[in-house]
Amino acid sequence: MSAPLLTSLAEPDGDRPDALTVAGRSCSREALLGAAGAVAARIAGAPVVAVRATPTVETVTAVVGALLAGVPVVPVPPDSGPAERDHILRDSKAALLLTGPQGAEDAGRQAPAGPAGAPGPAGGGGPAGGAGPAAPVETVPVDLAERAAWTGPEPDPKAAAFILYTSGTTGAPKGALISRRAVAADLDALAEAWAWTAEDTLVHGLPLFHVHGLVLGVLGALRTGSRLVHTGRPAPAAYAEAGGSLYFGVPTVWHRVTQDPDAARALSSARLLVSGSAPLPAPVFRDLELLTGHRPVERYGMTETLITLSTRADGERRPGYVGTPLSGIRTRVAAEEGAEIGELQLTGPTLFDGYLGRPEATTGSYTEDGWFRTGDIAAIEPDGFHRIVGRASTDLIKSGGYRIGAGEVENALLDHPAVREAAVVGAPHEDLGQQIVAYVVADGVSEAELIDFVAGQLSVHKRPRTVRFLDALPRNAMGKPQKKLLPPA
Ligand code: MCA
Ligand code: AMP
Repeated sequence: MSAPLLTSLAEPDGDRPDALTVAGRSCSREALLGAAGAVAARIAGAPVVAVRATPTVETVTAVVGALLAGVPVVPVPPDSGPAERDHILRDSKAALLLTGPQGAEDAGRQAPAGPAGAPGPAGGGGPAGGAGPAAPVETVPVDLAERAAWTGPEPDPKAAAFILYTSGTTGAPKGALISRRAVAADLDALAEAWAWTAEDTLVHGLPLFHVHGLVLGVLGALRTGSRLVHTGRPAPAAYAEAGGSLYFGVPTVWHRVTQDPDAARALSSARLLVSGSAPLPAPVFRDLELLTGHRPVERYGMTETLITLSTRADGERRPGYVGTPLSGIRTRVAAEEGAEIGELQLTGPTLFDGYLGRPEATTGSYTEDGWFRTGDIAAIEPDGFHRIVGRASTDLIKSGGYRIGAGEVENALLDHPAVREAAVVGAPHEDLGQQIVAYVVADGVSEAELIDFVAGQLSVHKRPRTVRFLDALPRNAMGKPQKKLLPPA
């Protein structure tokens, strides 16, 4: 039989009543295992299960239950609007949606009711894949008081642990298939790089529907055996109060920590501060060092590859650099003759198993000789340190650490009856890294209405922060919009 993915649950030695705390509610590993066992018993045999990924103990229980039963998990952002949510449920063919205590009350909003609940015509915010009408989705509330001993075998390490929906440059998000063995390989490599052990208390407040908050931030704790304090939101004061040894944040969170010097100083008792999901600006690195005494560890990854590069607990941490490959990862930079920078390409045991139902997109993400094309432009120094210089496509935006496809936001805007044309870009932003700016040709609609419209159709973080109204989009002779010719945001 294969080794368990969530090692610390199989050997709950030294259990404590607050092994897991999420947004102020705590439980022991034993309680988590019991409640997750009850979830596993209810969903065993399902091909896939969606989880409404609120920052709650119920979400962790739902995910652990599905992993025990070997049912792949599709996390659904809790604030996603109908266009995004219906696409995720339809594309993944999830027929069950595990939810927290408010599940019943949300069921009408969360579960598409069938063809009548389907989003508008293709080309709008709806699915790019042309999948048929939505099937009914059964909402299954997670009850922490329910307990069952799960005795099923450890699932095949090659099986999918997650289907994570992630944005491309155009169209609706694609489901990246992440295997159990990829998760295990990544967490073990990170534990080694960061000297992450059961002695640690991990603190973060990141969303539970992406690799950072869910795979590293929850499964990492359950594999290494470290205590986990999830602060609900990644607020500096909550980080300060949690008294952890290991902290995770996206650069926006670390920027906010440096703007709150009291909170920052409280982190000086930690062992390691880790930044990832977007470039950590050098001034934030330096302010963190000044205020906390720690040079942050920076690591790099993608949904499709998990985390692949990092500086180390026992190594140099250099502003602007994401360190060296994790154990088992090989990298190369595909640079033009004589150039030092080029596309970063990778191989290794943490890579995904393709995009669900999109073989062409999967093939297109690899080179002919089998290396994964990250789409990030990088340089490798002679000492092996990697520097991420930017992205090959400007149509993938990173805002607050979230990856957002310009095309998905443009399609959502075009679904508004008043919008005739739309072009979306990422503009530099001190706090968010990039902010989403929309340029539209539209009549009789306000900026606030369009922002709320996108927030209502997609996830709130995909809303434009600014909308500029134009008479026409700049286009080339072929009629293609020329984003480089748009006026400054
Ligand atoms: C504002 N709000 C609205 C609207 N405007 N709600 C509805 N309609 C509107 N028009 C509300 C929001 O719901 C929210 O409410 C509140 O305003 C604040 O929202 P927002 O302004 O969007 O938040 P923010 O302060 O800008 O968020 C910054 C953040 C967030 C907290 C840093 O961006 C974040 O959590 N980022 C983490 C992203 C991440 O984990 N990425 C990992 C993927 P309320 O406050 O009530 O909720 S990358 C990955 O996984 C790879 C592998 C890697 O490398 O890690
Ligand atoms: P996602 O798939 O949402 O996890 O986003 C992955 C992308 O985030 C990568 O392709 C990079 O563009 C970006 N990214 C993640 N970590 C870093 C980092 N430390 N520095 C620069 N970019 C990063």
